Amino acid sequence: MSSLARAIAFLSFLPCAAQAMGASPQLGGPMKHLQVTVINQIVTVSVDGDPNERLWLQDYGETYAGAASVLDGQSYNGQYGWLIGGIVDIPSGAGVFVELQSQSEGLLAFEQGTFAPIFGTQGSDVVWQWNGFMTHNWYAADTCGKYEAIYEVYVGDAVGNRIPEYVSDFVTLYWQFVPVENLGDFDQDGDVDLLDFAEFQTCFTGSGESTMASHCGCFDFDGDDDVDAVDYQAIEPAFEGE
Ligand SMILES: [Ca+2]
Ligand SMILES: [Ca+2]
Ligand SMILES: [Ca+2]
Repeated sequence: MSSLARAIAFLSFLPCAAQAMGASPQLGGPMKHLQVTVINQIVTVSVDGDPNERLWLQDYGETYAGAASVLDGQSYNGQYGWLIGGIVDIPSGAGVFVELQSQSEGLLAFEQGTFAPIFGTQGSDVVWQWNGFMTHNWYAADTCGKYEAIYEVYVGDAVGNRIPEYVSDFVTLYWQFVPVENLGDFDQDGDVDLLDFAEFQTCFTGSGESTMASHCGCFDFDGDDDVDAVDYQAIEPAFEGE
């Protein structure tokens, strides 16, 4: 082998080595910012675009290096990002804190950068201090369905105690996870069979109905908060293949 050929062989080996070390997690779509202001002692959180939009939790089938490996085997999303949206007028030594109020069962949250569990994940504190830099935390789940989390955003002192003169704000974040690898495989056992179809029928709401159970999000393929004929068209080929 000439030295040039050897060099090319070496170069073409590099991407494989990088792959073995693990890929970087993907946000899953365009950034969607949670813009925070504190003006006249009032906290306001404003969500970019449609505040009711559901973001897709996706499993890319990748393995991640180091601390990011918490996302291995999970469907996840990192599009939501905390961002200063204008004036943040707080006393010196004070901070902006985010407290989990409630969330769907099975939703996991990890901090950007450290991948430390946050918001109650794995027994972590339900309060997380935001440092004011743009922060895209990771959200993950291993079961299909609809997910949401409600947070209170408040101004606290150096140790996180609320400063009562400041009015807090609340924000709800939304996600959804459908089994795209195996469309319609509700019970995620690797096939699409009559058991899955029975569940689809139970979940069928008709067009425009948004009161479906959280697990029925598994069948809401177009993400419009119903399970209707449009969703059936997506799942039909899978059932016919049985
Ligand atoms: Ca199945
Ligand atoms: Ca619909
Ligand atoms: Ca739908």
